[in-house]
Amino acid sequence: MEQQIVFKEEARKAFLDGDGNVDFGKVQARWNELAKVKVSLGNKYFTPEVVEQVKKLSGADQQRFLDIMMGGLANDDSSVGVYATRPEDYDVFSFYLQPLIRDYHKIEGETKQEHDWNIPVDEYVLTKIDPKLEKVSMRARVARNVKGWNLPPLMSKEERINFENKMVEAFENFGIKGKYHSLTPGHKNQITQEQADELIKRHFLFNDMTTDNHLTSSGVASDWPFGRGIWISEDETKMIWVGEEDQLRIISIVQGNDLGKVDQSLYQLLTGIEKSGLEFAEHPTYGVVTTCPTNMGTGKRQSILGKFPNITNGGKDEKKLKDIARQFGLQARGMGGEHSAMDHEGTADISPSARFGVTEAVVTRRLYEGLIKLYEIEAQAGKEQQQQA
Ligand code: CIR
Repeated sequence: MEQQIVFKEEARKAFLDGDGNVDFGKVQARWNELAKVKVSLGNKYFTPEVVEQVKKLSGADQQRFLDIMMGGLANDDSSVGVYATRPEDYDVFSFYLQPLIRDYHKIEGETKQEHDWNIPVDEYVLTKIDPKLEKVSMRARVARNVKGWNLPPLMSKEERINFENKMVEAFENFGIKGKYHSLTPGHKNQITQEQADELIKRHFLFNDMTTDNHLTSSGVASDWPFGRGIWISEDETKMIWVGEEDQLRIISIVQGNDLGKVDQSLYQLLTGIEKSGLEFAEHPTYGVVTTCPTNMGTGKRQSILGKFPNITNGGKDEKKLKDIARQFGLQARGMGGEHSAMDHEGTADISPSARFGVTEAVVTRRLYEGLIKLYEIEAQAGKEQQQQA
């Protein structure tokens, strides 16, 4: 079924009164309706106390509060349902976002985000789990947003274009050899649609953001494709997305079997770009500031592409893999990103879900330890299927 696509400006109209002010009664009614299908975290934490608090804020802040919830209000399948629009949202609306973040990241007590990039090479080696895992596509990324700019849901077209140009300057001078490919019409580095399609096919470039209603309804995908692009290193192991869900996604992709080597590569890229003078938005408690609260903390997501034909019964039972992965603190996705499907071999992108309250080093360890368990179950499922055959 073709997904219905609605952009933020249109979607938010349903929650305004005749004077253009936010109508919290309409918001509540929509959350009630959605609760019959699925309760997102945005829905769960929208309580009468929250409404009371938000009504004390200015009209502009009330509009921002609506913006934050738009992804959830416009999508039946939202599990989180909120996106921040500016770094300060995490403080201004902390009465709403703090419990939600704590719930998602399973934080009890006080936690302050710490960073630790001390990740061993030669330890988290996939062939130790299964000798067949010799050449695996391994990926790690960190999300970053630069201080002083709105987050993508609130950026204007001009801001998106200016931000991209600021990054192009950084890319030209930051010392790692590579090339920037822009999707912005008329940009000096603009690539053709065919070139973009080729980069998407190779899993380098992100998909057309206007095909995902979570991104359109929240404003993340607004002004597409202006201000969007990708920098790719000469050896094609390092890349930086500009203008996706976060202003920057700093990525390393390595074919091999040592998870630590991906971190090494990613850290080199991250510190390189940081030295070019960018100051990233950081929250005193939550760490790295990201558009989606799921990425707060380290902003780091590390994954491998693995095949799980037995657990998924030839890719037909994705849910089973997702459910098993979840028990081990992992998330299983299709190959094309967040809401995509798996193929007939049950190829899935597996990553630890936790980003906050863990360090960068712990994310890698959790991935490795989770994979040990997941491949054990895959092997077991294979044996059982053979016995039944
Ligand atoms: C949802 O609420 O289901 C979507 N907004 C997706 C949230 C999860 N992750 C993400 O955006 N990085």
